[in-house]
Amino acid sequence: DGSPKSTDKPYYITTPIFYVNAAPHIGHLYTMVLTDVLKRWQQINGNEAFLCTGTDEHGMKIQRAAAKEGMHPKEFCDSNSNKFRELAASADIAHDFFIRTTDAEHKEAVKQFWLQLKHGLPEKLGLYKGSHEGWYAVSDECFYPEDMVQPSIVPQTGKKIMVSVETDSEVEWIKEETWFFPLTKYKDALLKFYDENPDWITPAHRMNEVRNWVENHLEDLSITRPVSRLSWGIPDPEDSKQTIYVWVDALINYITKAGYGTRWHSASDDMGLWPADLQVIGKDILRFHTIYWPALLMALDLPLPKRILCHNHWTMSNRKMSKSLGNVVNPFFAVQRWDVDPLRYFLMRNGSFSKDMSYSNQLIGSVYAKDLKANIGNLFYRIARPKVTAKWSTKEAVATYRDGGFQDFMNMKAADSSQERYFSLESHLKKATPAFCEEMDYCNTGGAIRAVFNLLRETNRYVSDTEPWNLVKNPDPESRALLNWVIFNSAEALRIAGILLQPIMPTKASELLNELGVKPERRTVQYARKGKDVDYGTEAQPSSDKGRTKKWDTIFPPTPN
Ligand code: ME8
Repeated sequence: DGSPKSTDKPYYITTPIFYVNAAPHIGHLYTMVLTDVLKRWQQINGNEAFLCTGTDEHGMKIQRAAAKEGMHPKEFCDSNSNKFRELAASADIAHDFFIRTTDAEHKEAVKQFWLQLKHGLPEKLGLYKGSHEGWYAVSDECFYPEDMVQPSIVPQTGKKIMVSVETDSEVEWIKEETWFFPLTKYKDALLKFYDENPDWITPAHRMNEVRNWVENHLEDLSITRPVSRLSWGIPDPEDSKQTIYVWVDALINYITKAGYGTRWHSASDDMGLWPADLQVIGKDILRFHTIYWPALLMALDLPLPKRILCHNHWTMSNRKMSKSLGNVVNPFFAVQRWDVDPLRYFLMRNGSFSKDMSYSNQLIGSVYAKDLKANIGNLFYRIARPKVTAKWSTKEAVATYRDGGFQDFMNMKAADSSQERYFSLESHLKKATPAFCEEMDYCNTGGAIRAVFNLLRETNRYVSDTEPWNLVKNPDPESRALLNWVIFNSAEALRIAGILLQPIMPTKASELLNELGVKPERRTVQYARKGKDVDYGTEAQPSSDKGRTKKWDTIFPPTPN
């Protein structure tokens, strides 16, 4: 699950590999960021973690897209694959591997996997050759059963076509000699696996869809295309007239980078990072990852990924953002406009596993103003960067706590209910981290963000109620201690929030923690509890410092960037 893991191999998390038929959009960025956040979450829980992303470069869809551009497919792929790599860099994605299915090591892995499927299995479970006809959707790169297609009319031309019921993509009737994977023979094993692992897919309700497909629509899988129709792909090493189906090729990427085909060859070897701890996908490719992929792994007796996380889609004006529809948001422009961390925050805050999400600059603008500027930024400004005239410091406040200087207040709490407001933050400080962790167990970044947001909102309220700017005017030691108590509690809220927000906003969170003087080795989740770190804090900064602009005073300036 998302919390500290139990095995001793490093945590291994993957994104889908993206088609290079067009440039990346916000949907791709979202999957990358979500995966990156979950990797970083493991790391601040003290676990070693590896992230694999990359590009899916073979198949009909790419072959046609390259032809349309008048380019050689490889040249076309090189250029588009680079855009995904650049996107990962621009969004601070800490991937450890970037795989391309045109890589030599991957071709070798596919070849070995293929030969195993063909020759290494008991007769009924291995590949067989046959003639295949059916409805094929190039844009989804898959066949659909007869009962999953329907007639449709192209609005612009009035042309009658057949389309997939699920995706509305045009399908064409295809008849050809191909190799088959006997998927139907894996039906019982799949159903048994789902029964025994009801939480395998997050969110769990997706399991119904998967089970329904397996129970009612399962067919053997045609897993080659005649080379006359598809030449851009990995050939069957024994039959040059057949090209391996792009989805079989693509799914294997996940084990290529774990060392299959180079460092290990079967489950009796040390499988390195495999099995993956978490594979993140969009709902469009659920079936491939929860039916085909486990069946292929079962065929070779390889362990299945431990968990699949399936997210919903970003929409623009209520339609799925997609390259084929052309209603896409350029993620490079979005990063430029909003800055990396605010954009990551928005995507993680509004991303969902149960309903589609709408994307608009107006929404991002309001989240920026409300959450980042008015909540986190405001508290940061009040507590971590007080003007020198305020004459208080987080350093003094933390030291007072460490030296037991607040004992009197602890006692006072019980004695005097008029002092209640000074203690009203306690329960929120206690709640935030467990709430955040619980949401992250379900990979629910939106819920986790709410836990931090609530803490900071309550802290802003606490500061307004306790008025440290008035306490500071009174020179008697009791007021000074009360002031420090308020500053300490508020600093603790900021410190805890800073630790928890690291996976979501790596740069802003570390800026915040640096500013509070939190040591780098004390930024793991175990420190995200009140009083756990009593060795941080900074002096009040003189406001006359040269070079300190307005923007520098807070981490979220009025306009991003
Ligand atoms: O399917 N909202 O590649 P692909 C959210 N190559 N996420 C979206 C999205 C949207 N509107 N659109 C795309 C492929 N995505 C195959 C995968 S894996 C072995 C092979 C994200 O370029 C989401 O993660 O069409 C989706 O599953 C993926 O991009 C599909 O990317």
